Amino acid sequence: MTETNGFNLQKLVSQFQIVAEFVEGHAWTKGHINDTYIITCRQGGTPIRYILQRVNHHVFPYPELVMHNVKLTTEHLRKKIGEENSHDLTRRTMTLVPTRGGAPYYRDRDGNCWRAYVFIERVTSMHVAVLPAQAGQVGRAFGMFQKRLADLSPEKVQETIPDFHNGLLRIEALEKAVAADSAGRVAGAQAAIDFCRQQRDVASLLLEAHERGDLPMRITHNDTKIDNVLFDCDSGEVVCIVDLDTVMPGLVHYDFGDMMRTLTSPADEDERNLAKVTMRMEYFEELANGYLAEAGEFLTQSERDHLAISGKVITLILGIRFLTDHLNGDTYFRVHREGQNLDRARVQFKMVESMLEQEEAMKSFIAALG
Ligand code: GN1
Ligand code: MG
Repeated sequence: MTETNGFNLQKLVSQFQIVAEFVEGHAWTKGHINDTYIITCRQGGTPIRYILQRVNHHVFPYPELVMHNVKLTTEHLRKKIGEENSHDLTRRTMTLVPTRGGAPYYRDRDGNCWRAYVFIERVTSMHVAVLPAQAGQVGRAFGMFQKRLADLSPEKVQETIPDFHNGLLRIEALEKAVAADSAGRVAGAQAAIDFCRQQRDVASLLLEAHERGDLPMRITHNDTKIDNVLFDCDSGEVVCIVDLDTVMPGLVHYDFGDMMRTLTSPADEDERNLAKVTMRMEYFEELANGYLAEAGEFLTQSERDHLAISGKVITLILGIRFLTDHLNGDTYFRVHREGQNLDRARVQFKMVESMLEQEEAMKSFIAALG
């Protein structure tokens, strides 16, 4: 039997409740964290596809908690979507395929955690929005996602990566990486390090507001980049939100901020030409309109008031994380070339600058929405 990246995909697929013959499987390399394979089987003479994933247990030390969250939220979302309009439920939310024993994941002999999802056909995803309306569509989709989960108690989902958006701890981790300089890269990243030190107060703004009692914990997605939204190939409508690994208790601003980061920038996350990187106001306006059209129903006034600043906080935190990983020798985010994490960090810092320049305009726009 053939192996892919040292794994026997056919044997792994046979662990799940898939009543079809294995045809082939290949790696899909876009995510930064997990290993993903696209699997084709034949069922009744027709090809049928699945996603098979190995959960990264360095990033997620308790994969069983991740899978608890995924199962709980996908089932809740499916129920909600079904109540609204019951067609295409396995297309409009992710659907886990249980193992033969009925578990949501399979653990192999080496301790790897594997899961299978129904593959959603005739969809496309993107890194960058090319039309302002797409920012509106994604904003609306995540607003709806949060709204559908709003009646599920945040205590029911586990915090799978503690302190994921804790800016203070992210700065501390950066300072540790600078002091250790284990990969000898500090000298080449001085300007980026200086930027983080200048902006360090920004990184903790949201958590401080939460600690003051201004912002409630809810269930959030926590990885709302545009890549995690699937669009229908024919209609261009949003079909499904994917990548539920970081669904956890969180502030709605973590989601809105990460949308600001990815939906308003015309450049890739690792763009080297920083002149291309900027916060496009028109895209921000569409995003805010779309998001508030759904989330406006349940947000408090204080949550609304903090939306405009969330982009700079989340973008800075991610920049700090990329920079820290670069200094540590790329042990967390997958890289495809040397220096990629530093390039990613620089893009985030350029976005933070652009957001700071336009902050007043963004605040006024949101305030005017009511
Ligand atoms: C990581 O692997 P992926 O692409 O789902 C990261 C997110 C970052 C994102 C940046 C668990 O997500 O926090 O925002 O890269 N996920 C984790 O592209 O750290
Ligand atoms: Mg993710």
